[in-house]
Amino acid sequence: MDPLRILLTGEIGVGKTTIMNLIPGETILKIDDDLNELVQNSIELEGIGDVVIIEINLEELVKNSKGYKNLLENSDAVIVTTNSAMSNLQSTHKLFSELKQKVKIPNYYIFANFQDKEQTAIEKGKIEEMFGEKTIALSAVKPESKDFLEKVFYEISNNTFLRKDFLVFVSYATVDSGHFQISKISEKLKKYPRIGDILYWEEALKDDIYDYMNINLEKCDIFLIFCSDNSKSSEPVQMEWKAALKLKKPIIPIFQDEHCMPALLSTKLGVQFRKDDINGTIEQIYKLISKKLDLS
Ligand SMILES: Nc1nc2c(ncn2[C@@H]2O[C@H](COP(=O)(O)OP(=O)(O)O)[C@@H](O)[C@H]2O)c(=O)[nH]1
Ligand SMILES: [Mg+2]
Repeated sequence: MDPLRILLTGEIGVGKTTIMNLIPGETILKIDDDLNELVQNSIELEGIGDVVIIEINLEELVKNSKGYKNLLENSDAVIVTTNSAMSNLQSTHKLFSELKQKVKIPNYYIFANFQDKEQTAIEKGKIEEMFGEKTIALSAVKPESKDFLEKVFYEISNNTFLRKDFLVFVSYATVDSGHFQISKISEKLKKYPRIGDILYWEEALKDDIYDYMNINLEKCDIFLIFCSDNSKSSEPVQMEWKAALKLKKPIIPIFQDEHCMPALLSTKLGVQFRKDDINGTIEQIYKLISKKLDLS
């Protein structure tokens, strides 16, 4: 099994290295695919296997998020550490918001460290409210944090592997494939958190389209239909959306002109396709997917 990869980040002095040192293995310096030097440690947990923890400064991560693209995308969870004091919470929150805009990461956790500093530490509940992410109270200098940290890794692992990845079925008229840039949209959607796979039939695959439909419509979690004059007269597309409706799948119509939408789907919330803004269109589609599937 692939190791669970956790990124441990936070501003300077918030206790990242102290946390790394609680992990029994030795920290090592590693070079990643993008030639970044990274401090890394790992722990083997029963029933889970290896958990790899990588320490990285938050300012650097945000400033150079492009350079850390692979690292970020290959992480199962990102832990943002703060020293729980107000000024650090504010600057961390700012950087965290920037990071979230730049990259999609499935799992965030906040470590509210320095909880032993009763004078300055804001309590966990307030920090959780501020960040809107699961927050864990910690005092990394206390020796008992070692066992505690292990429990946290177990929890992260459970959350990561229990999260189901969703299947998206894409219905479109084959002649529209280029116009709607189906493969580009699919590739990009697949990169978002919680999207397991995008199912769309390609002529080149030479599968029987009806077999394909039969197998994949049933198992999909959400159904996208690209509406056009062509899709209106495409028999497979007609069959697909009708079947999706019968199977009570959530349906998202994507259309350039609203009049191309099948009447029965016209009450569904859809996305306007913008040829001049494909990325914006994709973002809108994902937003609607996450709303319908109640992700996040
Ligand atoms: N009181 C207290 N000190 C801490 C805690 N965590 C880390 N420190 C101390 O804060 C300083 C900076 O920690 P370090 O791990 O080097 O921070 P990093 O820059 O994020 O790697 C060190 O002197 C640590 O001993 C904590 O929970 N409570
Ligand atoms: Mg450090």
